[in-house]
Amino acid sequence: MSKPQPLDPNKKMDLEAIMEDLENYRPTRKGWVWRKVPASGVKMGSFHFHDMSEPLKNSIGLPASKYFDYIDPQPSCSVTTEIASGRFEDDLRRMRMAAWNGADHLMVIRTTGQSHIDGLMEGTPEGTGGVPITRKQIRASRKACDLIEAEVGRPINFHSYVSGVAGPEVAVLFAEEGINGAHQDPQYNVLYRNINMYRSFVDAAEAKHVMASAGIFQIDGAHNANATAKAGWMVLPELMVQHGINCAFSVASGMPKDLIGLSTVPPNAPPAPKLWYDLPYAVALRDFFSEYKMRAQQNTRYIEADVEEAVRTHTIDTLISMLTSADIQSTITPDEGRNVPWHYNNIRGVQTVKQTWAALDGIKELVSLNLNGPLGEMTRDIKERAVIFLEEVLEVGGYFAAVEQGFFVDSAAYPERNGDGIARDGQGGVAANTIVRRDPDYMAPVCAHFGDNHLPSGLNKPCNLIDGCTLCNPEKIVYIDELDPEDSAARRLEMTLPYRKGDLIRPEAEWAGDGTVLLQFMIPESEALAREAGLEVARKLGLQDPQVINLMVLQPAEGCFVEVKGKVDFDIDKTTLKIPPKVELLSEEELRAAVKKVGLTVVAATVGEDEHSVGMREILDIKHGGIEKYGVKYHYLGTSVPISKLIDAAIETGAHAILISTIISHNDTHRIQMKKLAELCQEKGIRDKMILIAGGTQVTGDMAAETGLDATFGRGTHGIQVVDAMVKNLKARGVI
Ligand code: Z97
Repeated sequence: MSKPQPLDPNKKMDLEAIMEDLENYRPTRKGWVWRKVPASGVKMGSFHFHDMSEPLKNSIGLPASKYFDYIDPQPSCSVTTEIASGRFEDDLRRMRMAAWNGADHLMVIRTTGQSHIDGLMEGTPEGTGGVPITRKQIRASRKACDLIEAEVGRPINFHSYVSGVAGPEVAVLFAEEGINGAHQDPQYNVLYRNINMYRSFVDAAEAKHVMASAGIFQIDGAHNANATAKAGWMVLPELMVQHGINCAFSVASGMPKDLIGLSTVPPNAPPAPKLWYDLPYAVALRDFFSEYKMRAQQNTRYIEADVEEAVRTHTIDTLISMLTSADIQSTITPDEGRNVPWHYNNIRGVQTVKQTWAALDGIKELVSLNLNGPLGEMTRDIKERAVIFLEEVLEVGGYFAAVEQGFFVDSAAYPERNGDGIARDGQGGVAANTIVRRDPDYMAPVCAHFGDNHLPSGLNKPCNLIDGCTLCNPEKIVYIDELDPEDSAARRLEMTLPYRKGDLIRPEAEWAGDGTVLLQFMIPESEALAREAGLEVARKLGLQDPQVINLMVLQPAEGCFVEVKGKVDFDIDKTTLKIPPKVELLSEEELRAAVKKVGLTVVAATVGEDEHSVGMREILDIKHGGIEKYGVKYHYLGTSVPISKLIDAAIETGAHAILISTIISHNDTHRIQMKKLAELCQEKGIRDKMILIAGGTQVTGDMAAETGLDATFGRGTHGIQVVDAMVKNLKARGVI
């Protein structure tokens, strides 16, 4: 096996190289890995964090991290992102971006209902709303994850789904290929995929046993009842029962408890009084299932298109996870309602958790849940209803009979029933009557096989009989490459080559070269008009296939916020772009130290007959980060000040620099004033001792040389740039 080249943080991932020699690639490790959380906390920058995991080697911090020495604290829980573009080769790049932002659980959604496919798929076909999970796709993804985890310095858990009639085969595939986590719950097959209930449980025993052998962490499917029931917050007792059934069945199938995770979703969302439902549910779960792990998923049930709304709900969800110690925080992209989780929205989801976790670090040391009041009562109520639900299941003859009678996903508050639950026929469903009893002398010479197996006595490993099974001897795995060379990653990569390795640039939301862009604007009209006007704006801007993806009425008559997506069909040639040279500013500490050392003082004024004062004040005053913030002392002489007066003041006060502002530019007044400053200083014999700086709306950085000044600044300048220029000048002259 050739070892792939490590990733270079400043270079795009080489997708063609990842696809090479896959036949011989083997995962570098197997099994789920939790984050390392130092018991004594984590020190980062000026802070001590109480509940954080070890930081990453390479990462991107929250936007505000630049104000905090670029620290990037990482939550103690694992953080999931769900990726689902349909083209796995594009998802690999998204995985890398997500990992850099703190995701270590990468969940690949399967193409629409892969459960409906009764066997394994091969090749790398394009999917809809997800990726067809195949050996080649998994192997390439795990290879990319191996590289990404080395780059960020933290193990990456790669995750998919074990369901459908092919569940056991999928589990074997996952165990062979080093998948680290998977959804597995026979109730999902029964309720949502109408697979025969008996067959589902037989398959689940085999699948769970195999998953356990490869250390694959399991998540159940109870949360699907939240998402499916008319009122998700009503089904809480049932959810407890579903979790219980899957946990008990998993343990009975040979799964250790620390590999079993409950999939929990805070069931309610604002404007409902969320906490009164979500908190007792979370507490009840932790009480009943204290030996198991909790995978808390963010609630998207009620989110349609507004990213801000999603982020607000998700922030509250993360608070609940922190108060009730979730082990994994699953983030759903904030635009899930649109069903298009784009690259940057995966990152936003991860950031929501990271930001909330850092802000509320160690919350349980500061705040405790009051179980003596209504919270305790509500928690007890959910548990009691769950127990009665389970008792009723037993009364009617057990789980299978209860499903036949429509006990599950009923929208009423148990013990009431609305009769709208999902009922299944025990003798019906996909793959009914396909269970075959094993012969009394049944023998299979493979490892990790569930149930009766009559192996010869004294055999310490079943597959010794056949020189190793595929789980023990990967050389026996039959690797099937593409079945359809047209519908393949290789063909798609050929098409996107110019955008990944060539000189062309096109904006992208989910696929290389997709050209998708988003516009946000306000239309001061009613909803109906705003929608059409929004589309027209996009068309006039040249966007193809425009669609309104979000519309929020601000006031019925005054107007609406509109978001439109569309596509551009042009490319930008990299070689035609002129990148202005980047001025590397000295660090704030270095600037402060230098200013202090010389006691840096300046005189400043707006010059000529110019009454503008705001720009100069912003550069001087501490309020918006002016030079005062860095310790510079200034003498502000006001507006319409003659140049000569400024120079006299500079000499009198022993200033190091003169700062002039000149806004008026007709007849080239600004240039004249700037030149005059340089000339007069020359005449007075102080030019070599004085730093001369000018700024103004029509002033540009390259005017310094032309006017004889040391530095010139235009629009958008901040105090730090001016201080940086002064300190660099003092250094160049050997003053510091
Ligand atoms: C989550 N946002 O993270 P198919 N088995 C179980 C499932 O819950 C699912 C599948 C299989 C969600 C992910 C919903 N869950 C999406 C227990 C899907 C997938 O390939 O779509 O038929 O099955 O839980």
